[in-house]
Amino acid sequence: MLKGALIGCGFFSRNHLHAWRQLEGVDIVALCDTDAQRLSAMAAEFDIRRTYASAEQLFAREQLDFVDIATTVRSHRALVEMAAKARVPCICQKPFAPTLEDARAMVAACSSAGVPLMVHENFRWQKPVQAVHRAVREGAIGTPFWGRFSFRSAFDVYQAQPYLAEGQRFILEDLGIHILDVARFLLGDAKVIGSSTQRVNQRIKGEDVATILLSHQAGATSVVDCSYASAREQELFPQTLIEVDGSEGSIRVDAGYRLTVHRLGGGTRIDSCEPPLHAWAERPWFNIQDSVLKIQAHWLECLRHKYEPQTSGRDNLRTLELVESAYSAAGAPRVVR
Ligand code: NAD
Ligand code: 89Y
Repeated sequence: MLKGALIGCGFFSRNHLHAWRQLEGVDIVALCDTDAQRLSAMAAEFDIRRTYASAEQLFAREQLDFVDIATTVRSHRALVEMAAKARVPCICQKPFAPTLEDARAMVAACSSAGVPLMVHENFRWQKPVQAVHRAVREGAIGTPFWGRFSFRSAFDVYQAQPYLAEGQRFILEDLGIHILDVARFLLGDAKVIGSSTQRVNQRIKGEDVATILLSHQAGATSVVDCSYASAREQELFPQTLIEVDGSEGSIRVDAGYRLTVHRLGGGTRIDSCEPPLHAWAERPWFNIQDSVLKIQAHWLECLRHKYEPQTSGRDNLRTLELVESAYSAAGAPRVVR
C-alpha cells in the first residue's frame, strides 16, 4: 500500500481524492491546507484523520511514499522544494510554475535529491486524446502533417475558480497549457511560430482568447485555439475538438466525443470516445475527472516500476516553454507586409 498526502483542499482537489479512493494499492493518509475550514471539510468528507495547517509540519511528521500538491501556482515552488528536501516523490498540479526560472529550479531540486516529480498534466489522459494517439501510432493515417486542437467555450469557469479572473495571465497559462501539451503529445515537440491573444470579457484581467500556430520538429504544422468567450448553440465545455490530417487519411474528434478515422481510398470508422462517468463524477466535467483517475494511475505505475512519468517535471519544461513563447509572440507580433 502506497501512502500519500494531499496538499491543497480546494475546488479541484476533490477530484484527486475521489480518484485516489477509486485506485487500488494507495491510501491518502494526511491532508494539508492553510485554510482551516477547507481542511476540516475535506477531512470529514473523505474520512482522513491526520490534518496539517502547514506543509512543514506535514513533512516533519509523516512517513510518505508521495505527496500530491493541488494548490494554485504561486505556492508550487516552495512546496515542491520542500518535498525534494524531505525526499518525498511529488506530483504538482499545473501550471507547474509561474516562470521558467522557477520551473527549472524545481526540476533541478527534485533531480539532485533523486525524487520523482510529475506535473498533473491530465488532458493528454482524456479518452479522446488517447484514442487519437493510438490511431496515429498504429499508422491509421500515415504520417501526420497538420493538426488543429480547439477548445472554444463560454462556460463560467470563474464561479468555481475566481482566481482565473484576477491574474494578468489567464487562458494560455490555465487552459492553453493543456492544449499545447496535447499538441506535443500527438504531433511531437514544437516551436511557436505565431500567436495572438485577445481579451473579450472586460470583467477579467487576463486574455480569454488565444490562437497559436506551431511548427513541430517531425514536420507537422498545427493550430491551437482556445477561447472562454465563445458562446455557441451547444456549450461544449470541456471538450477539445481535434483534427489531424496525415498522408493516408484523417482523424477527427467532433462534438459529443465522436471519433472519425478515415483512410485514403479506404473506409471510415466512426466510434464514440466518450469517457466513463464515474460514480463521483458529473457532467460536464466527467471527461476531465476520468483523466485525473488515469494520470494518478500512471503515477502509481511509475512509482512502483521506477519509470519516469510521461509528464515529468523535465518533460513539462517543454510545455511551459511553449506557453512562454506564445505570450512573447503575442506581445511582439511581426507583421508581414
Ligand atoms: P483553490 O484555490 O480552490 O484551492 C487551492 C487550495 O490550496 C486552497 O484551499 C488554499 O488554501 C490551499 N493552499 C494554497 N497555498 C497553500 C500552501 N502553501 N499550503 C497548504 N495549502 C495551500 O484552487 P483549485 O481551483 O482547486 O486549483 C488548484 C490547482 O488545480 C490550480 O493550479 C489549477 O490550475 C489546477 N486545476 C487543474 C485542473 C486540471 O484539469 N488539471 C482543473 C482545475 C484546476
Ligand atoms: O483550470 C482549468 C483546467 O485545468 O481545466 C479546465 C479549468 O478548470 C478551467 O479552465
